[in-house]
Amino acid sequence: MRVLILGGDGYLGWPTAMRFAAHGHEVVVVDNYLRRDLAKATASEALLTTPKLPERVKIFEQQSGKAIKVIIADCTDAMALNNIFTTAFNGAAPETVIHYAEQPSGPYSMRGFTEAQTTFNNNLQSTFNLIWAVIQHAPDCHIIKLGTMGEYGTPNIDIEEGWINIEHKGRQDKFLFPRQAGTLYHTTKVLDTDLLWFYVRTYGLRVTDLMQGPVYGLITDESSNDDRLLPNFHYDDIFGTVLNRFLVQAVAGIPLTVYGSGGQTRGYLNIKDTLQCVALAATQPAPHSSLRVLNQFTEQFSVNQLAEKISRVGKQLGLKVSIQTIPNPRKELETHYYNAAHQGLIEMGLVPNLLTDATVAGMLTIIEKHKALIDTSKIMPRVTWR
Ligand code: USQ
Repeated sequence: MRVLILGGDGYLGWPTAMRFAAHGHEVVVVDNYLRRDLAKATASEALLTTPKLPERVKIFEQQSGKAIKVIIADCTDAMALNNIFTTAFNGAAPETVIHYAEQPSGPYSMRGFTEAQTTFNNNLQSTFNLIWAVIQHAPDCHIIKLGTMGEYGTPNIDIEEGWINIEHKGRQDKFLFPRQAGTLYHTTKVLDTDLLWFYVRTYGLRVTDLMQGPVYGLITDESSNDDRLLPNFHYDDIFGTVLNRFLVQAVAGIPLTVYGSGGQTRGYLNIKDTLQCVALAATQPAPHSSLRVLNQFTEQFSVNQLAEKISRVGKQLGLKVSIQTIPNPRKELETHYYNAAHQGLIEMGLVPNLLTDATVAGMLTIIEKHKALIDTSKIMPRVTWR
């Protein structure tokens, strides 16, 4: 398959690129290093300084014998993206495009006007340009879009996979499941979904929207032998996801930062399962004129459950782990109902890597190797939702 990966330098984009290349697909990655720049500007650099794309690709090629083509370009530049669609694969159209090219942090989007504007412009413009590049140059191309479970928020009813049947005054119809996000970042994902749905209805695009929960982990099959191939692993308050943060905090001997009462429940998944899910979506594409929505997570946990798990396993490894409740910098429900469907990917063949004690211990052990790099000034929340 000819696979175009937008945002190929990111936490998920880079491992995805290696996976598709390792499996024999023709892979082109596009990135403009926005996340690296924003991380630097907010003093939120990743734990390991990862090489930039051309060097990563060289290392990967030496080890695997597989090539990945790199294009440094900004997806908010429509002309640049159109050009990529017509030239990246020597004149052939991409068959699958995986769209990760978005500002991915809720806290960053809530930091102030400039950050909100960057998030809004980048995320909406890149999705809009992608849609038009597909319409004009690759109408058969399957768009795989990374959405987020956060689009749904925490409603007091079961969350379905994308769609809901509504009966109203004796009549019935099917609609996108109601969405009510808790950050501007998550709201841009809601708007992305609406944009895609509009163009699916009017231009017959084929789209899979993967509603992903918070991801954890570092190692994927392709990076297990060389730290230089690891993804950008963030543990700071802005780009780090909660479980990755707790793992680093446990290793550094910093009390685990539970925001508020810790009852916030989300659906989580291992980074290995992100790769499985994206591959399943690519090899079983959505048909034309369809927006297929899949909820991409494997297990639900509250923040307290995560903290307790990491504390228990950390102590077994001899770490001094404690849990600290700190005032919640976010506006979110801390006690709520949460039950989200996630059958679609299982039915397509996903075999989950669950958060076992051995998995937690394995991640703690890798982070311990890099303990000296942990910068404790990046741990406490620096952004509030006010
Ligand atoms: N939390 C803590 N302590 C911390 C960090 C977070 O209690 O030190 C809590 C948050 O308040 C929240 C939950 O943990 O209730 C999850 O927070 P998060 O930072 O791991 O996740 P979130 O901001 O929602 O965003 C992350 C990714 C985003 C992705 C999303 C999936 O950054 O790109 O879309 O997870 S989801 O959460 O399902 O929307």
